[in-house]
Amino acid sequence: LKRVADDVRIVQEENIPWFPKKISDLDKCNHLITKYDPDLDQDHPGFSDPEYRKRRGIISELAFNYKHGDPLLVVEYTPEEIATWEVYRTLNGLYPTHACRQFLEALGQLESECLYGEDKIPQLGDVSAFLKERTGFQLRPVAGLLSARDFLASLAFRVFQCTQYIRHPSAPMHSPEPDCCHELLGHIPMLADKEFAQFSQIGLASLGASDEDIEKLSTLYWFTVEFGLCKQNGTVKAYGAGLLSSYGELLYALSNEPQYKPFNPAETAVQPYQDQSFQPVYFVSESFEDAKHKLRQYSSTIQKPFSIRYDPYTCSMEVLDEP
Ligand code: NLE
Ligand code: FE2
Repeated sequence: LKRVADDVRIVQEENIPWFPKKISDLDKCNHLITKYDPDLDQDHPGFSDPEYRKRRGIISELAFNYKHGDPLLVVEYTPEEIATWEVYRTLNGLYPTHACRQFLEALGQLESECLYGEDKIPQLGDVSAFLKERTGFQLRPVAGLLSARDFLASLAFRVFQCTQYIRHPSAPMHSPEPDCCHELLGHIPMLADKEFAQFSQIGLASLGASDEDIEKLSTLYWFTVEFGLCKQNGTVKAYGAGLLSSYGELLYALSNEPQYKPFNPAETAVQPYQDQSFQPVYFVSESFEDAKHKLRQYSSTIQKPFSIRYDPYTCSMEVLDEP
């Protein structure tokens, strides 16, 4: 009891926010942001569809009760849900010209291993096993949009929190909140790339960081992992998941309409953003590698009274120089 009390006192004195130290601590990283929940957000395309809300509620409830080590549950998707997965076919028509090389390579592998196809929604368990072999990333189900602190913390363990319900059929080309189309089409192929997986560095930087730094890191995450563009062979390509899962925004981002700025973490981290609809501005990096290096450099400037290293053998954080 005394030990616990001492720990609490130290943490309070130093004002270090709690963070997960071992992978099972991620069970406590489940704080949802409900602003886009169809039960509460009147603008959600499913708001006035009680059947959609009920279905989504069931799938979210399963995710909410998930504990580290549980098997990833198979969701039997309905014919209507599988029809929404048509977005895959539509997007596939754009990928060769709009998506970055790394994305296309991984998607090709997912297809040749028969994990991805137009007629079925991929299951998280299969996809998680695929990622684990390539980059060590694994999936855990999440009930909805997660707080930035919890989401970033999971990345530090190479765990990606993944929604399992699907967007409303009335708005397949853009969703304001994550759904399985967004995760499976936007994030998964990128997470299969070794270099991109190293973006999870941003997660390590977030552990125990101040609210202010979390805000900056999540803005950086937003303009890179979600909405990032990069140059490849002289043309601009998309690598951000929010673009790669939205037909409407993928077209728009690579048109002449939006503003482009060069990716520069110090500036990008304070760029105001909105998540209601398309972004007015995108950040373009010189190359994919360049984005990664700059992000890493920025992460290392975040001041914390301790340093931290992930031990992949025990799946836990080694905290050094703790006060
Ligand atoms: N706008 C994206 C989509 O339609 O797939 C989702 C973004 C989630 C941050
Ligand atoms: Fe996302």
